[in-house]
Amino acid sequence: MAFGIASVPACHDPDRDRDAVASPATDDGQDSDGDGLHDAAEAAQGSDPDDPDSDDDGLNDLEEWEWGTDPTEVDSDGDGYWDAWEVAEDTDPGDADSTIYECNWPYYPDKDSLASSSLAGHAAGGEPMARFSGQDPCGQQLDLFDLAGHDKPVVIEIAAVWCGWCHELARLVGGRPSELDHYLPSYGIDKARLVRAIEDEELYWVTILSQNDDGNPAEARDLAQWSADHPNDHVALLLDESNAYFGYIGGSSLPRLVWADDDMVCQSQRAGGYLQVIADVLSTLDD
Ligand SMILES: [Ca+2]
Ligand SMILES: [Ca+2]
Ligand SMILES: [Ca+2]
Ligand SMILES: [Ca+2]
Repeated sequence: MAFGIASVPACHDPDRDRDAVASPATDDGQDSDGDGLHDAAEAAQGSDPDDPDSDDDGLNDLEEWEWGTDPTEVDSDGDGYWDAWEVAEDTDPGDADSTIYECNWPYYPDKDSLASSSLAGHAAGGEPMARFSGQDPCGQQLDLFDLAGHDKPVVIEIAAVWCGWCHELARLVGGRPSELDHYLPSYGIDKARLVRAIEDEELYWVTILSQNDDGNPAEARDLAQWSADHPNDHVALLLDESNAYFGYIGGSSLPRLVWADDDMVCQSQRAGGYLQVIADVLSTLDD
């Protein structure tokens, strides 16, 4: 018994040439920039028919058409995250309530290209930092390396609930009266300048909460309490549940600070005290 070869059933794209008009596959409309979107459709959506990605946001004009995003705006919904980043992270580029980070942290799309060191080692000047993610106060995992790539230094602080000076540092960074205030002049630190650098995001500050009041690994409730005690939209706060980063940064005293450049290369030696680290990083900023 012989079988004839039947044609395989398939669905056909009703608008294969992307001219926004359902058309037979024989329609050979002009696509000048080769982005897959017909010139007529580009004219209709306001994109440049001679530029495959009119707004240079990483989503080409055909993808913008498919997503319904604005081909002339990098951030169609105005939530701070570019259209292509949202597509890559499975959030809605057309809905400002759908964001990559609910806590609105920065995002770096090329973070996977950065060198990183092993968490099993120790932070060292001139070496890449270890990559790390921890829970943030919004309940998401914040990737430390999303703070890279913004042409800003990144200050990384290890804090603990039991550490009174960690609380004083949080007050200092938040511009509130702090027991640290009178130590600042001997380090040449201008408190107003530090606070302005953080509020204006000339640098990024991340506080990694490692331990609770008993010296055990901090938990989500400790993070929530810290966030309530030291509210600061400009400080990225994340949880080090395994104390992995606590061990990586090293040192026997807290708070512990290092700073990294925007490639996440550590700029601090382990011996640096935390106020010296602050003085060092402020010295890199314009006045
Ligand atoms: Ca085109
Ligand atoms: Ca685009
Ligand atoms: Ca766009
Ligand atoms: Ca967006």
